[in-house]
Amino acid sequence: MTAFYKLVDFMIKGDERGSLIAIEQGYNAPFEIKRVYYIFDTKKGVERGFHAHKNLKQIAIAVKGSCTFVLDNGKKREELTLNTPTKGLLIEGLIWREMKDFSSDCVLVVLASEHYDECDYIREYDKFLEALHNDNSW
Ligand code: T46
Repeated sequence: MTAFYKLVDFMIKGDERGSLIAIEQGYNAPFEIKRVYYIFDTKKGVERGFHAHKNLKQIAIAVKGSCTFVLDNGKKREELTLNTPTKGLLIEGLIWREMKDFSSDCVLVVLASEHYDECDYIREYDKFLEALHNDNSW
């Protein structure tokens, strides 16, 4: 089975002063970026997420520290640790996501294709499976 998420490599514009990464819509971000949010100061042992999105596309980048994503497409669950600002996790389509094991210094930046809309969230796993079923029965 092909991966149901993508890791995007960001090119470092490095010089003697250090490193810089630029993320540009249509170049290394395959959607219009309408929103940026970041998660930081996450308390020890906290788990976040536990939802899927109906339409949203996102790229998550651990610009500092690390955290682990659990990704689930209804058939398969995979864990992926983000621990570098040079890679972004691209999630699109109906994917259940959970996040855990945040390091105390973790800053997780997320680029999103849409403005915040609670109606786009599926926050119950059963409803997620139902949405997948309806999606596949077209
Ligand atoms: C996702 C994962 C990776 C807003 O007001 N605006 C926003 O743009 C966002 C993202 C959240 N909020 C509010 C809604 C809640 O009252 O902030 C609070 C925390 O949001 P939530 O519990 O949804 O956070 P996470 O960490 O469980 O999930 C977030 C994103 O919501 C979600 O889209 O894919 O990060």
